[in-house]
Amino acid sequence: MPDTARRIVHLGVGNFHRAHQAWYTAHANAATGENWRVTGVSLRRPDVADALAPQNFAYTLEIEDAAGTEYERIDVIENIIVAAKAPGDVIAAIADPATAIVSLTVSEKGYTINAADRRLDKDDPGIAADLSGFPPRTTIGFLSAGLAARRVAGHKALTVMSCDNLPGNGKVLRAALLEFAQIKDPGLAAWIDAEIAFPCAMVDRIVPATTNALRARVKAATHMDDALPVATERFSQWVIEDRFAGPRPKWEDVGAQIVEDVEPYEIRKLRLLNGAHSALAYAGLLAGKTFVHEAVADRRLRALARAVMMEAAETLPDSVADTAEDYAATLLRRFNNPGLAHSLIQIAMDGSQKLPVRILPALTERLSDGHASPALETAIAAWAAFVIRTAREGGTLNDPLNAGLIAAGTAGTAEAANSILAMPDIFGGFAADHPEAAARIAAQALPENFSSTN
Ligand code: CS2
Repeated sequence: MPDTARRIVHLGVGNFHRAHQAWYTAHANAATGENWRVTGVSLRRPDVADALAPQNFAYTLEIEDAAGTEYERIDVIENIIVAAKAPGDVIAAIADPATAIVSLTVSEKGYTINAADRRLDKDDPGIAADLSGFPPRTTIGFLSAGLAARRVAGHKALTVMSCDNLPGNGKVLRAALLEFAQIKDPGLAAWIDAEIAFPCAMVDRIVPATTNALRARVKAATHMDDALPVATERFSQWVIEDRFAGPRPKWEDVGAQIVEDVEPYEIRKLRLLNGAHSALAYAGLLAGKTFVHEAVADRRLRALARAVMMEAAETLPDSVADTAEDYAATLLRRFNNPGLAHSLIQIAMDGSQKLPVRILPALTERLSDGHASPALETAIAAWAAFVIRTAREGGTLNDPLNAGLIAAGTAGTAEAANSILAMPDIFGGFAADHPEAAARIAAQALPENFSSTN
């Protein structure tokens, strides 16, 4: 590594990171002549490391929209550590003085927080194990151990930046980590509190899973084999809170926005884009669709997506409220991208973690203000119907709460939706606080109600 290199340690080197932050970082290097390198970390699975190691962690990005397709080689990842195999290497990378930023895309469940109160879930088996044992298993456990090593080594000035779809992601991460560290070692918690910056960030780029069809297109276009190329859309947005403890790439020179307050951007994105995505995923799958572009081509599903956006739009902060119409129109254009072949089943995973941040906040705010929200209620009903259909078919949900959801979904027809909506780990006190809305949702939550298309 040249001695001018600065390091980002990134936890969760999936396709999203490789199409978003890694792409911005490669562009910032090219624009500024700096040499930021990424050390990737996969928590458990060796697949990404194994696929990318033979190609020195470089890969091809396919950028796809109606105007055409472009291929770009991204070479910014230096190494990928599989934490389960080499936990000490992850801790050493976080403690290394060349590391200025630790960033994360570990998905909603990677934060091990309770959906209802957004605080550390101390009953999570991984967290319970990490509180008493070593080496760590969870993201929070690794961050705590890495920061403890950094503190002992006397190195400071570190930024820990969440890039996941959670409202107030930096704040939520900071609170969870401080709560964990407080139990482990109050001195560490005080040090983290004083020395580490946790910016919030809104990230946005649609990135499907890699398919063999993509591998074949990349090979045909570049004449190079790539075990793990990534496809994405041309659109990309990254809004980052201006809160860094030390140096960072000049991402703003290549399109990122550095702002004082990310919250309005975050709320708009989660409630309009992700909310509509989840509604399309469940209602679309129940109607026999496979891809997002097929779902938005269906008149009824497109109307549902737009209505979710419009109901959510009325809950937006003043600073972005006027942008909602244009934002929603752009979203429907982005969703209508057949080249991306973004599968609904990919979006449908982890519904128990996604609905509480994408749909529920807008719905409860509107209920408190006395506004009817048929589309937001339908979105939750579609998810419950999807759970019920999966349970009836003897299937499994790709969801950390699969066991409880399938048990609830197998109850008699009338009970199933009610018991799903009463699950406190997902909905908190929603059903008790809003019994009429819960009853309306439960009444709709039958797979048959979603099976017809237009
Ligand atoms: C999607 C997101 O899989 C999902 O749940 O809603 O990954 C979405 O594509 C991105 O947040 C877009 O930025």
